[in-house]
Amino acid sequence: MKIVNAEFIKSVFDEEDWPRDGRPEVAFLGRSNVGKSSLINSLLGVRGLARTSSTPGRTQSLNFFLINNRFRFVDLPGYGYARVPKIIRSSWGDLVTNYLAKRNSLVLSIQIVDSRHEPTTLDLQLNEWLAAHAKPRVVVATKSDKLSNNELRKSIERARRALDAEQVITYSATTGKGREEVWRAIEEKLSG
Ligand SMILES: Nc1nc2c(ncn2[C@@H]2O[C@H](COP(=O)(O)OP(=O)(O)OP(=O)(O)O)[C@@H](O)[C@H]2O)c(=O)[nH]1
Ligand SMILES: [Mg+2]
Repeated sequence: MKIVNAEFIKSVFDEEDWPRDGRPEVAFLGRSNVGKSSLINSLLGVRGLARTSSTPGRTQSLNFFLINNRFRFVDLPGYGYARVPKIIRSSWGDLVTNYLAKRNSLVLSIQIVDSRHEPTTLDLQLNEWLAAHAKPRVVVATKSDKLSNNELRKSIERARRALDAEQVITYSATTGKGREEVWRAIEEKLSG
């Protein structure tokens, strides 16, 4: 994907403020601090476009980015920070699952996990929810730069099994590893 233009559109708490023009959207999902905003910046090649932080809970609202005037990325708040046992019934759940459930223009959910850790209970709950609602998703294991190749291989196999995923794309926002594969998954959904 050649990025001609990428811009922040708006930060939204209420459903009535969702963009209305029907452009396709790709949502970025995962626990707090996993690297959602960093993944967005890395894919777009624009540092600081999505706000990142070493403190969990940086992204609290739905953040919309317009790319090439054609489609949008949606940076969603992370879960697991407020330690709510059931994500779907939490305030995270209200904001995010309402978006996921209702948004007709959502073409792909990018489910992000930390390649260093076993998927959490909340990762599994999200996974079940996406499957139950037949939402197209791709799993991306990020922060892969923090593992050796051998550790990475084991970790990816573990994530693949836990999340029942055909493919887990390993990523590093630090090196840009995995960028082409993630774009391929996105383009496939945008074109079809
Ligand atoms: N080494 C390394 N660090 C990363 C990578 N991706 C993200 N980080 C770091 O992880 C921290 C969290 O990244 P964010 O992108 O803000 O995470 P987030 O999922 O958007 O977090 P919230 O908005 O709080 O839910 C930051 O300190 C990033 O620099 C990666 O691929 N490699
Ligand atoms: Mg964020």
